[in-house]
Amino acid sequence: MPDTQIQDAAAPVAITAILAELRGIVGDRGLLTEASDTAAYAEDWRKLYQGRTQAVIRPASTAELAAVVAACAKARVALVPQGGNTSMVGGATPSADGSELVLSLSRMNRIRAIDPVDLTLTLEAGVTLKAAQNAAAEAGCLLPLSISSEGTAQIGGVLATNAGGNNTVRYGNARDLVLGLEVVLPDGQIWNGLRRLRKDNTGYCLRQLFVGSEGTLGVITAAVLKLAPRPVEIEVALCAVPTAEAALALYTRCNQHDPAAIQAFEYMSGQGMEFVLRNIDGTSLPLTKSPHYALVELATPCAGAGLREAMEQVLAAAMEDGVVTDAVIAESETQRLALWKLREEHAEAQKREGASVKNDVAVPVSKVPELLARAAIAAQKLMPGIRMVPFGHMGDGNIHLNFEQPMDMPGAEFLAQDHAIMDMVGEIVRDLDGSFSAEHGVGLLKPYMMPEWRGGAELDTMRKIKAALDPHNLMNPGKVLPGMRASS
Ligand code: 2HG
Ligand code: ZN
Repeated sequence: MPDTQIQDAAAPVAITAILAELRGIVGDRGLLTEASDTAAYAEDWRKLYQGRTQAVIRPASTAELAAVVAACAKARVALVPQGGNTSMVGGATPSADGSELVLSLSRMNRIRAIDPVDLTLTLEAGVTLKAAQNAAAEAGCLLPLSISSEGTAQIGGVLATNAGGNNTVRYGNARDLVLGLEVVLPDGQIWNGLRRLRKDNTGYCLRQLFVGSEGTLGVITAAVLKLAPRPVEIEVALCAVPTAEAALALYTRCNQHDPAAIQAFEYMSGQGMEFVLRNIDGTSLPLTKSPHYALVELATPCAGAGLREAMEQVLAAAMEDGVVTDAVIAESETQRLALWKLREEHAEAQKREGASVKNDVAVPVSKVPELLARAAIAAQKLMPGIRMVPFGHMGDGNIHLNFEQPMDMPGAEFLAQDHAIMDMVGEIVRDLDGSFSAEHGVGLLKPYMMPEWRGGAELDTMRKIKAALDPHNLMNPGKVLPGMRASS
């Protein structure tokens, strides 16, 4: 469908006219208009996009939010839904022309219900992932979604972007954990789909349309999430491995030993580890320095399952065969967290190190070593001295194939080459039957890739869905679909 069937949003003048109406709906506490208050909402976490907005609207309930959306729809004012603002692809940043208002979910942060028998958690979109995990833990359960930004990221954003993270290898992506949703549609209607059923085969699965839509089809205001029984035995090991092939071989060995026990299998490079040790306070390497590392977590809700022995057995055999050169198993919860910190702080460490170009790619698990080897060669050919910092969720074939500027190159000069670097990686990923965005989404950064990767019937269908639900392009314009608006 041509873009012309989706109309442009309103000019800024309409916004000034609507602000009094919005204040009437959400009250003074619910509306920020001072530039000093709105600035943080207009910039993304990576500082790639500098937007501008005349107001941040902070409704306190679904009814308020629906009234805001209805008023904006009537006035043709575009909205940018925003949770914790931790997007890696500018997915929650308003445009630079000031024509879009930010719709913050932060005040809608109540846990509505938790049921340890049904294993469900019903909560509002503004609850942080960390708070949701804590609520589940207090009820003796596990919310099995874990990402580096979980202290700030909010459930609405996590679902709207179908976040992945560290436990996907066992429990799936955010999408796999959603039983029900409450959504405010672009015209202001509330869809209450907060069902807690494991089986409900009644027509199109609407909730899955909104999960991963990155706020372009409506605003997720609440959800019912699936919980899991809480593990009582957890074993974590950090392993030094000589090659990426060895990291993959270790994953296969863990899988062959007991696939049900693997809770996470993460890969890190020597370069990434060096960045963490240099930039993050309170980190130290508890084993021999290595060009590659794997972090393995095994977990089970069954007491006395013998996970420690299992971990020791697998690692001993792997060491004997040269697959692992050194390893340390956490002896306490403090040590477990310290090992995870070495992995979790990769994004922050990389940010502190300088300018970076990120490639959140996925390939079949078996192809990860080939991906790394080919990218290392192609990158040096493209830009001698470029520093490759691959890390991530090896058990899912999802590698953050990131690059840092050469030591002697100014950051801006490096970032000007971002498309060339992303295209170089894209070519290899495509050849390996992979994806250009495994878990961070498309946002503002990657819509230009959509025609090449998702063109034809797939993109055409996406455009038809968008036009049907949001004919005036008022929901997060410029994100996901290409050619809808030049932004940033
Ligand atoms: C992670 O796995 C996040 O830590 C961030 O997805 C990845 O910084 C990145 O590229
Ligand atoms: Zn990740």
